[in-house]
Amino acid sequence: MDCTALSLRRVAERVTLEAAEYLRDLPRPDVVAVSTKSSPTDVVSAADTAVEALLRHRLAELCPGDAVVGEEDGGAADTDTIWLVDPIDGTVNYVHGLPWYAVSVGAVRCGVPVAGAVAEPVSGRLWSAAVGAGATCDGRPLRVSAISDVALSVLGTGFSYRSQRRVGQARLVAALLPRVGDVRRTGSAALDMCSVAAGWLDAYLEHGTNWWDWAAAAVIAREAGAVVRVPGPPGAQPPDEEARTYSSSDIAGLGADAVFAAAPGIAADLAALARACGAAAV
Ligand code: LIP
Repeated sequence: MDCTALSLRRVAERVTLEAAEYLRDLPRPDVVAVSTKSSPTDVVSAADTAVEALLRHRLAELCPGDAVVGEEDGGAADTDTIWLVDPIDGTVNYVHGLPWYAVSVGAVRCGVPVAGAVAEPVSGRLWSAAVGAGATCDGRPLRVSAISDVALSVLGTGFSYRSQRRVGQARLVAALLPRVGDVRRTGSAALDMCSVAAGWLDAYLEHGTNWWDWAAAAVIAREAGAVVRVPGPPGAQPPDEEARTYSSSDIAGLGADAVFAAAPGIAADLAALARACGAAAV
């Protein structure tokens, strides 16, 4: 298969749309019937498992031999092109009936996301991007906000399923809250970064997410003009900070597993503020 970023984008769009349609028709689970993983709040439903199985089946048909790493069934990142799949990003929202969740499929090459798609079952929106080819929502070009004052910015963030990590995250958000315009915690890293791409949020910063949460949306945000920093691939010797940071290194020092995306007018100032508020120690 042609493995250019554009072809990877087309595959990601196709399989996320199919999976979102499949998920839309599944019965929503009873919130008390779901099982849990890393903690009592880290829920997984039969829908998560079924949607990931569909994504794996379709990727095996369209891109035979490519490695797939997924939230529910893991996988070895051992081929040139690696597919990162999150069957339901925003699982807690999904099981509670809060209509803000998405199917996310990203393609990674040499440890860096190069294409991806995020499909929303409820709204039907399809977000996608490929390196060098721009980012779109339902085919319309995306552009980040033109904000230049951190004190007026709306910052998206999120919290770990592990309560002890939340102590540091709560401390960081408490320190940032008086210094930014407002904070949003929507429950989906993928949709938070798509929101930055659309200018709905001015920035996003979260620690402790997984590769599959942000692989697709990192490309979408970057191609929409955001300054983006993502962690290196799990387990591998991460490339140097410059390689991981799609832009200048003045957004380094936010913490090894920090995911950051911000409009260029505030990125450096927000990163400096986050460092001053202890982001590296979260
Ligand atoms: C979620 C992330 C979100 C984070 C949640 C959870 P999931 O992913 O998208 O940003 O704050 O704790 O990790 O578990 O719904 O795929």
